[in-house]
Amino acid sequence: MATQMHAATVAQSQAEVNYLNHARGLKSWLLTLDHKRIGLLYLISIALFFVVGGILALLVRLELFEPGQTIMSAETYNHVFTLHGAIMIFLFLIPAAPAVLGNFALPIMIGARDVAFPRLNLASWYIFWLGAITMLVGIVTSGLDTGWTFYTPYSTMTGSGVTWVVLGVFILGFSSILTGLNFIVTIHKMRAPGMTWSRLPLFVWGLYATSIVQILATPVLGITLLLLALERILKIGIFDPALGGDPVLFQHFFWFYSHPAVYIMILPGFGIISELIGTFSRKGIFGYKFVALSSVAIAFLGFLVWGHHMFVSGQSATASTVFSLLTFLIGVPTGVKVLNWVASLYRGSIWLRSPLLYALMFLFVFPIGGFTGIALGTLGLDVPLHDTYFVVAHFHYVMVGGMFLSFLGGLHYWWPKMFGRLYNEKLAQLAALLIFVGFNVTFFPQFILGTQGMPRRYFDYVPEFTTLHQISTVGSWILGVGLLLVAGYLLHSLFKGQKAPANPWGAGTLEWTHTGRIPSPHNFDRIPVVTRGPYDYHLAEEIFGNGRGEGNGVVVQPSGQAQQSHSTT
Ligand code: HEM
Ligand SMILES: [Cu+2]
Repeated sequence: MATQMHAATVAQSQAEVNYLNHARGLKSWLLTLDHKRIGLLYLISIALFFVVGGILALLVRLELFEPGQTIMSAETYNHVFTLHGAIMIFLFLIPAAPAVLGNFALPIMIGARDVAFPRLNLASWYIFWLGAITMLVGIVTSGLDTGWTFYTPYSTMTGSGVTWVVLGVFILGFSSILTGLNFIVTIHKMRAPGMTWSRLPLFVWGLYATSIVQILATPVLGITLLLLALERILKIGIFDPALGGDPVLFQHFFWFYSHPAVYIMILPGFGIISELIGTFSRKGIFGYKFVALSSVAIAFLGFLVWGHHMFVSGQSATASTVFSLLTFLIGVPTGVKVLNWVASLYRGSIWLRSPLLYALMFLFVFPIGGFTGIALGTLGLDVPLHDTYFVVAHFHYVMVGGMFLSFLGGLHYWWPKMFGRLYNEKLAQLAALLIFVGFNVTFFPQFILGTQGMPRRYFDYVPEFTTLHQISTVGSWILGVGLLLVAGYLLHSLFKGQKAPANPWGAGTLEWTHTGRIPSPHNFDRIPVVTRGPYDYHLAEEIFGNGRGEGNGVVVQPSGQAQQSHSTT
């Protein structure tokens, strides 16, 4: 289309048709079947929910700044922390990596023109919103005060909006299942010629393992929540002991999904970290097969450990012992991954850019979350620590330190491919530092608070805990400032950022080597034939010579410093 000519950039190919500009107007977005556009629709959606969840988190921390009532009543506090948790988990963390980054990158990474079922993909996004709105209806009309776990029998009795919210989560489950299904079929059926399983990028392996969990575990949550809703409406007596039901049964059902769900949240993150370390250390991933298969092993083991959430629920000692033992096993494939990442960095030609910075931060904080998880998996430790701030610190180290940091790393990594523009690297590094400091200042004191006996989900506390709570609250402000900065320079880059070359990082996977600055609507003119693994950097000329955009794959540094020398290590 010769309609848009940018006089200023004559050298750049004008009228370049890409997935962002080939069709215009809101309708073309709302009806799009393009996996990349759907990824962006998800990005906007989850960013919105993240802001809401984040503000609620700041309010929780503000209330805890001092003992006694600070800014809200105890009842309001119950609602606020519940909403924070429910929004962050169901509307942000679970969809974040697969639905945003996976949708955007997966088909291109395997050399496909789209996912297997593009219409289903768009439908998943609408189902996501239908579920979100249903949840929000319940929240706005009657609030939610059960905690994100909806434990019975309280959740069967409370007058808050449980019924609506669990129906919303039920609907969200379909979105998650359909995305997983779409990805599995895509990976099985749509790989380009030569893209063997042992040449799959590790992010794709991570998404594959995630999808298996999504398909197998999510229905259990769906049915559990449906039963909970029926319990509330029809009093059928499944979970409510007053009606002959069993509240511990609810916990079994709930965690049978929700422990695997924590791997839905982290496995794609593992995949992202592999891409970042592969690209920015220029050495490929040490032990590719182990890293790939450990994702599948984790997905499988993740189904066997749910009972570690219930050590103090009254389940049998035998059950607890077995679950404790199985929990330790999860540490093995997880440790394999971490060791392989570190080994990949060793003697690599490290290029310290913001995406790698996030990966390094991940390597520091995720093991803290993992080791404390193993500690909690130990019966003798979990009994005193259960439902204290130690648990809060543990899961924030894995979910924020693990998943959220890898999501930010991935977002910074693929940003130039999504929008064809660079962001300010200096500001990105500053923000990463602020986030790292803010994160640790917020959550590390919570480990100490937990060992000292500060229970979680409490609105008030004894004065001895004040200092640690205040440190934690100040940390949340630093974290908030860091995130505002990220939002600031990313938005700025959308409009004013320098144009990115087709392969600004000199990466080896297809989305960088075989698409233009911004991918075209169907990704490739011709489906590429894959002849090497994703991290074979010694085949440098192939990597740097085959791009199709005006950058032609060469690493052009916008500021003039040529980066080509870097690629030949
Ligand atoms: C080495 C791996 C891990 C182990 C051994 C582990 C172990 C545990 C244990 C034993 C608990 C129960 C503590 C209690 O309530 O008393 C727990 C809680 C939790 N873990 Fe992990 N964990 C691991 C990784 C993860 C990951 C990767 C995530 C998320 C991305 C995660 C998220 C959570 C959450 C959300 C809770 C608290 C649930 C709640 O009661 O609200 N964990 N973990
Ligand atoms: Cu668990």
